Amino acid sequence: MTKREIADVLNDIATLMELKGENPFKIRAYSNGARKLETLDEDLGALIEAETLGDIPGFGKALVEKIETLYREGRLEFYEKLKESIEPGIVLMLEIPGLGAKKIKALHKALGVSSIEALQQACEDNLVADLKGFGKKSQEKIAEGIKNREAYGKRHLWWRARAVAEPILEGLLALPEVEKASHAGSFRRKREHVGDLDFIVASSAPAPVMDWFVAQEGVKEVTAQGETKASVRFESGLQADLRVVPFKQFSFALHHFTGSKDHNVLMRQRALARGLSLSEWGLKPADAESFESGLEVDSEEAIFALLDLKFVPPELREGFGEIEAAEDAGFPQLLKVDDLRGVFHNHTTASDGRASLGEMTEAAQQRGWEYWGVADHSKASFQANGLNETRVLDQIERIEKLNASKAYSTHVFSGNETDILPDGSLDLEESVLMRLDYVVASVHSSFTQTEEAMTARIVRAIENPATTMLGHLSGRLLLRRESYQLDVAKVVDAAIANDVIIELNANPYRLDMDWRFWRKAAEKGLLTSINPDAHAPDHFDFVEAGVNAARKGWLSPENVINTLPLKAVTAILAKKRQHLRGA
Ligand code: DGT
Ligand code: CA
Ligand code: CA
Ligand code: ZN
Repeated sequence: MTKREIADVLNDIATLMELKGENPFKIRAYSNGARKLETLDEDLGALIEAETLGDIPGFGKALVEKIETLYREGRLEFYEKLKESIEPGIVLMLEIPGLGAKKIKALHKALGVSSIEALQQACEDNLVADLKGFGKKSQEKIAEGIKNREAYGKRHLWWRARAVAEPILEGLLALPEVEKASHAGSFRRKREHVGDLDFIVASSAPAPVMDWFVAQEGVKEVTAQGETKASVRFESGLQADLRVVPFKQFSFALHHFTGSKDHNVLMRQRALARGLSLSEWGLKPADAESFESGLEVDSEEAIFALLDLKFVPPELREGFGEIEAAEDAGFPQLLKVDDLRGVFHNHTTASDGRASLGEMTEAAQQRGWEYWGVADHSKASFQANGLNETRVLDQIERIEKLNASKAYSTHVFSGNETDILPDGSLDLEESVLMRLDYVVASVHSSFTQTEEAMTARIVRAIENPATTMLGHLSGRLLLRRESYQLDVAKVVDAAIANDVIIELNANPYRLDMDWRFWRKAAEKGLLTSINPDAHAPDHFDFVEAGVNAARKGWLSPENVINTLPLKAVTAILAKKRQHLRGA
């Protein structure tokens, strides 16, 4: 275990002992030990090796033994037993915001409550209000905390977190005391959802920065505040952490708190192999006393360079092979929003979209796109007012007329998001599918098929010569609905073999096919299309979320069909159609 993980365990032990009502001196020994460990400059492994950990004031014999065991074995029987000795429902109560171990113990003792549900009931029955040391106000707070626990515990979509994150960074950068400021954590790595936001600031005057941070608009609760660290919670339950560091520590702190944890572990190992010790505080010779006299850098680039690595873009810091690439050839030129010249898979009022063909074309033109594609639903998606064959033919005619009128400089492709029926056939007649410029084939029904049936169903749709691309591969809705079961590798291989594109659905709730699959799939030759699945003009913005996911999947412009100019795209789509027309 690392220093930090051990500190977490010690803090846990202190909390659990408090729940049990043990000796406060003992409890404090653990929480003090945790804090000492967290701020320890020396390398823990070296101290243990030299058997000098006990020389540090505050580390008694019992504590040293436990730290050593955790360091060597990664587990501690004392801790396991302690956890087992307390009812799980009581431990869970710690998740109620504003409720600490001491109060939980008192509630348990006085009312016999040993679960959140029981505590909630006790609040409703007005039992907590009458307790000594609690009262009506505190009962209300507990009840509200129980209600909020769910919202606070959950993760937040990157897209929504951004609305909170961007003004915070702007606010920090506007403060005169702030020398540098950046996002960090999963938000900076552009994960599809984030647990909390992290900010790193360089300043020699932390106090006013902290004051601004905890008092900013929208803050509902200050959950922690120290001299250089603070955490706040917003109305939505989203939390934000701030760390203020001296200027010369900024790049190290930024790198550390950007993570991921897996990436950090690999970086630290690499440093150690070079006789160096890397941390949020700096980079120093492993045997040097402190980070004070460590190496100085003026950027993250410099940290990577000191470890003989090319710069790793934050999106790729997931411990997914980025270190190997950074010590070797480096990275592909990652996709950017500006690389896109148009988009496919969008809806209009003909099915379930909220804007007309003209309005959507206007919006695409405003973005400077050379083309955009309609892909309204097909008839099996009756709940979305899907089009039957007659309506599809009528829409094709309207689009042809619109293009011929030259009313807009943006070309409109006529496509359709055609349902993949439970048996893998497509929802519209082949003669009609032939007339379309392209087909996005998607699953919208029978989600509960077995993995085998679902995989065969999708592969059959891929093999249909009318299919140009596959829509939202897994059917997942992030934080809302799991993906259906399917064998992604098989589907990817079938798509490559049949010249079918797999979309990267850019709706922030979908981001599907998942970024974790893209690097390998693209290496094998799979093409994608960044598809906003827009149901209104402003949904075209979603392409940014799609590009984030594409970057996390190591994709560059050549992997993405909608980076191509109109002429080249037209030729690729036509090729698929010629094949079909010839059949
Ligand atoms: P999240 O907030 O769950 O979406 O994910 P992150 O990656 O933002 O995680 P967070 O906020 O807990 O911590 C920010 C970064 O700080 C994390 O990516 C890496 C670093 N970090 C935090 N805890 C540890 C740790 O125990 N060990 C190491 N090596 N790094 C850590
Ligand atoms: Ca975070
Ligand atoms: Ca955090
Ligand atoms: Zn769809």
